[in-house]
Amino acid sequence: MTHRLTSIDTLSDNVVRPAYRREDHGSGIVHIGLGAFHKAHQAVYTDDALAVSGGDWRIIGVSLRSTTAAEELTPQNGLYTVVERGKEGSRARVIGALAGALSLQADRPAVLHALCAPATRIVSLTVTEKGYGIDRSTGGANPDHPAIAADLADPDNPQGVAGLLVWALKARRAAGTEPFTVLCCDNLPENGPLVRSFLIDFARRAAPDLVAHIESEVAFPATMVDRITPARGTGTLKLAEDMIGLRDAAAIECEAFRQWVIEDSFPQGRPDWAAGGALFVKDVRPFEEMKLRMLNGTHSMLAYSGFLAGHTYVRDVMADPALAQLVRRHLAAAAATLDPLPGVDLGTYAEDLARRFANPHLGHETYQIAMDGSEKMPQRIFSPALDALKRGQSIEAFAFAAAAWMRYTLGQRDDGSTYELRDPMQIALQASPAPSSADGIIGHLNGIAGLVPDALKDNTAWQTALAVNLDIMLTRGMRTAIDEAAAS
Ligand code: CS2
Repeated sequence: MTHRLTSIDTLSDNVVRPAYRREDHGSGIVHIGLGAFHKAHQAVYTDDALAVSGGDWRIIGVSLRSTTAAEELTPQNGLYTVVERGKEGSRARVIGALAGALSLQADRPAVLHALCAPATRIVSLTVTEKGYGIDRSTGGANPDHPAIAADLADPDNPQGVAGLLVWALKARRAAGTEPFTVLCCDNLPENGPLVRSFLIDFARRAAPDLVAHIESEVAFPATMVDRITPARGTGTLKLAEDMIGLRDAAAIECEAFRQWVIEDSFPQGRPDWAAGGALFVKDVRPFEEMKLRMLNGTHSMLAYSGFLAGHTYVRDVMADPALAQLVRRHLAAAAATLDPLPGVDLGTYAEDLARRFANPHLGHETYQIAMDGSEKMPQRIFSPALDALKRGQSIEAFAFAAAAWMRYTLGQRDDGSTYELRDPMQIALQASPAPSSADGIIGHLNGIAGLVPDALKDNTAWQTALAVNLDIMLTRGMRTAIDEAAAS
């Protein structure tokens, strides 16, 4: 039987591995949200940084709820394989940046200890948009979010992101330890400032005496993160084993492309992530807007329409000529809402995105991207739609995307078969009884507080375009809606 990956010494010579002695580097980062994306992105950049510039910057990964990542990684001493699936073929690389993998449920004292350790200078986060409990209309904490409610009720026994960070910042201040930098790596608009306002609002309720300390001493750099990383497929582990010659229960696969743009605000220092190609800038916002609107916005459009047209993977959507045409239309419409970004050609960026989506080696499910639409639509579709209206540009692409999402919230395909919505607002989104007309559905979703911006609800052109698209989807089916939109 093949041996398991536990040490880099047992790897055959042709496998790319950490170009540094792992044991020479202490840990300096606690990462919360130890999923495939972190393993494919920030951990890879950190691996490059350690190889080129060294430093005590290895990562202690933490899962808040699940124990799976820790169970997969701990027997492997934190080692795992990233299989990069590019056009020209696949490349396996073993990453050594993880110094440990913990689950809050199973290893609470170790997690709290790591958060308080003076060596921990950065706490980075990938907990998905819904993981924080942010009230997006105020930028504060949403007291109805389960983790926020639990942490407000029992702040000394934190469960969620806000509770843990505030608890740890308080303990550090009491011990005379410098605060860590909070690095949000989720696809949220202006993610650094947003998480800052969220945490300050939470602290106001849970630890008021800490508010001034967070406001003046804690840095929240903004980031734009990018690497398409599908959830692990049935073939991932076998593929990794074939490539490295060892069993690896923690292997992941992703595209070859990666990008990271970071605001350079790290008072306690940081790894040399530029060694891995990260770009440090003063203002991340234009990069973030470009990525959220063009990549993620188009992803959401193609996920809802593609899923309902029967496509399992993004690559299948791109092989459907009418949908590929709608992808191009959406990319162009999103690009038109952006201010010019020096050094970036948006046309080339759009072409590269279409190529990345078409990657035949990635099994990226439309159903995965369709998840959590209520958390994604505001920054991906509604904001650019508002900008398009302001600029007097066509809103058709955004109205089609929003209509496809609304159609998707019904939880039923054109053939009557059903699927689970997988959205934190599921109950509110799915009215009972379900309205059957376009106007009824739009009225219901417009009525959910804080979901659709008022400026869109009040805009007649938007409401009309939305109703026309949704009506075709409802009465003549998603296939016809796609074909007609592509022909228009
Ligand atoms: C996707 C993103 O699932 C989704 O919503 O749009 O995860 C996307 O693949 C990444 O942001 C790419 O960097």
